[in-house]
Formats: sequence, structure tokens, C-alpha cells
Amino acid sequence: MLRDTIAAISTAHGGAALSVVRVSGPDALGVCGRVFRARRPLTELAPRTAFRACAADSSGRAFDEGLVLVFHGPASFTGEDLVEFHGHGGMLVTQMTLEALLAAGARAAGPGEFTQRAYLNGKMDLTQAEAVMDLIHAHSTLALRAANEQLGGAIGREAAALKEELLPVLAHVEAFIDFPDEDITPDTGAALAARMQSVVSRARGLVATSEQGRILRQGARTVICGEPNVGKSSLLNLLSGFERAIVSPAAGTTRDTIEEFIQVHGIPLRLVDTAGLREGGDDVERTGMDRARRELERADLVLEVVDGSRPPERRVEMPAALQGRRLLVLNKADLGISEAWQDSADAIPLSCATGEGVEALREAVRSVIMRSGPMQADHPVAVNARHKECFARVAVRTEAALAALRADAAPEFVALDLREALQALGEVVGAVDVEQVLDIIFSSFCIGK
Ligand SMILES: Nc1nc2c(ncn2[C@@H]2O[C@H](COP(=O)(O)OP(=O)(O)O)[C@@H](O)[C@H]2O)c(=O)[nH]1
Ligand SMILES: [Mg+2]
Repeated sequence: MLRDTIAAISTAHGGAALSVVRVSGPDALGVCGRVFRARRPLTELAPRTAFRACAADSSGRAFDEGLVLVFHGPASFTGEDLVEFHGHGGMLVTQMTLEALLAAGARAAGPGEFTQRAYLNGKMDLTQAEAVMDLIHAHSTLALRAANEQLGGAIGREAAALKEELLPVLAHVEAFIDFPDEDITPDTGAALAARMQSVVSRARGLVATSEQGRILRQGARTVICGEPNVGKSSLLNLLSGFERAIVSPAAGTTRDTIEEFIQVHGIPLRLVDTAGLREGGDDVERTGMDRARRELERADLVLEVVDGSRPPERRVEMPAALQGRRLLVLNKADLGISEAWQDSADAIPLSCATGEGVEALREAVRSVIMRSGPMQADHPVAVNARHKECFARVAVRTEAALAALRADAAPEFVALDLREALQALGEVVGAVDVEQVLDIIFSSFCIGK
């Protein structure tokens, strides 16, 4: 697959001031030489330097003017010869550039193919390739920071450090396989066991960052719930900063769940506005309420909104598992807070109408999420589900090797488990055969990346 030359529009589709079209592969210069006209033939242009160039169709008629940059492999993002054309960002003109490149011999790139080539050509490990997408999709400053750490190789370095601990252990154990007359002395055994134990706890520490990783990548699911008309949709709008949901004095206006990504003190939240919970309502509204209850069960945080200007009516029943992850918001504080709420010491008075109390709410949201565990560790790396599965296997296999060693099992058995732990470490960075997972990883990319 690395033999052909691929082309794609790398910028977002739709009209813009500029667009970037990228071409990578062994014939990138040949293909682009047939489409782009610069001062000199592309092969003679200084690499990594912008030159003015025209884009022309197969009959030689120029249809755009912009800048061309040439990168010679392996000193390029993909590790292959790579050309970028920065043209005008109109939809038609950009599409014509891509079509001219396809007519000149390039193939249309699939999702993530440029990054996949960078990985296959050894420019980055698999965790760094994944980080490219995390960075593009980051919804908050903390998520962006974690993506940049990973792009810089933080998870790859963790895997390498564990490998460095395990390899000498394996070498030792294998030496005993080769010299069956020798016994593992108590001293050597203790030293090997200590190393294995340290690998187990470090691998478990990485597994423990996966909840943080989930929240950074997908956002903490924050469900706004309460009775109709208390101001749930107003709160979604207030926190997201624009009129996302319809606000109306008519009860039962929000009938479906509405989601919006926001960030609070760097933490990404996936904010979910739900249909108000009440008796009755028509079919559509009742379906909306079912959805609201389902959202509650999956929530990382629940914002229970009530009309604070009135005594409580019928509070929404909360799943017991939500203890400690629920905030009570007394909305409509501009109308005055009813005495009936005086016992609710932890409740947060808020006015969606004036914005008063929103900073206290943000602060409370932050402390609940940081306190409830997932974001607790101030660890620069936060693994994804794939890394978690690999590091969990590292821990389990190393522990099995340790148990075998302590039980005086034949060194062959110890070695077997150690090799599986090392295999799992290789899978993290893609150093061993991971053909099956590649398609899954790169298919979630955008085209041109
Ligand atoms: N006075 C006052 N009215 C509010 C406040 N928040 C919302 N409302 C009004 O309450 C009504 C219901 O609001 P909405 O956000 O649609 O409630 P929902 O049914 O819970 O989504 C609307 O008429 C809002 O303008 C507030 O803080 N103060
Ligand atoms: Mg609503």
C-alpha cells in the first residue's frame, strides 16, 4: 500500500480563505509536477520552502494560484516525498485541484492514511498516531495538554520503561532454562521479583488513568435534570454561551435530549439537557423522559435544577449510585430563594436570567469531578481504552510470572508469561504485529490527516 501516491484535501470542506491539498508517496513530485507550475520544476525547488505556483488542469489551463511546498522523504510528516499546495479555499477550486491530482496519477487518500503512513514509516509510534486525532478532537485545554503529551511520546516512553524492566528479567529466566542444573538463588529470585512487582504496580497505575482518559477524550457526561420549567434549557444555554436549546415558559418544551460540549476550568463536559420529569405528557414527551432517566444512569455528574423561588414540589428520584456526583441548583434566585430550601446547605443559588452564581456553579462542578476520582491523578498521561487493555494484560501476565517464580515453577512457565507481558507492551506502541487494530484506529480519522 505504500507504493502508490495519495492525495487529499486536508482542510475542512466548505468555503474558507485558504485550503491545503496534500500529496504523499513515491511519485508525489511527479504527480504534482503535472499539476503545479512554479518558477522551476518541483524537483529543483528548495525543500520546506514556500514558492508561488499555479494549479492547472489537464489541458494546461490554470485555475488557481497559491503556494507550493515540497518535503523530501524521509524528512516529512509521512516519511515519504510530500507536497502541499495552499490555494484559495473555495469549494469548487479546491475540488478541482484534487481532481487534477487524481487525473495526474494520485489515488484519493482514505481516512487517516497520511498519519498511518507516518506510523508505518517509523515517524511515530501508534500512541502518537492516536494522539494526532485526540489533538484535533480536543474540547478542552486539559484534553489538549494530554494529547500533546501523548503526541510527544509520553505513553510510548512509559511502555519503553516497562519493557526495559522486563527484558533483563526474561533474559535471566531464560538463562536458567538453558542451564537446567543451576537453581535460581534466593538473592537473584528476590531481585527478579522486585522488578516484576514494580512493573505490575506501574502498569496498574497506567490502567488507573483510563477513567481520566475517557473524560478527557469524551467529556464528563453531565446531565441537567429536573421538573419542567425550572430552567434546565436556560442553564445549558448559559453554560454553553449561546442559545442552543429552546427556552419557553411552556412546560414540556424540551422533549428530546440535547447535547453540547463545553469546558469548565479545562475539563471537557458533555452537557446533556433533558426533558423535564413529570407525570403525564404526550407520547413524545414521555419518550423524552425515558431518555432523560437513561441519561441519569450513565452520568458522571448530575445537575439537578429546581425553581428556588418556590417550595419544592416533587423532586426527581436519583439513582443511589449518583451519591456524591450530584449538585442541587436553586435556579431563579433573582426572584428570591424560598425559605423552604434553607436546609439544603450544599445547594447552589443561581440565576440563569442574570448569570449570578454561575462562577460558584463552575467551581462546584470542577471540584465534584476532581474529587469523584477519575480526574484526581495529576498524571500527564491518560491512556485510552486500547492502551488500558494492553497495560492490564501487562499487569496480569507479569503477576502470573511472579506467582510462578515464587511457586518455584519451571523457568519455562515464568518465561512464557513474561513474553506475553512484553507482547502486550509491544502492542501499545505498535512495535509488534497489530494489523487487526490498525484499520480500527485509522478509520476514525478524517481524510487528509
Ligand atoms: N426569573 C427567572 N426566570 C427564569 C430563569 N431561568 C429560566 N427562567 C424562565 O423559566 C422558563 C422556563 O425555562 P426553561 O429553560 O425552558 O426551563 P426547562 O423547562 O427546565 O428547560 C422560561 O420562561 C425562562 O425564561 C431565572 O434564572 N430567573
Ligand atoms: Mg427545557
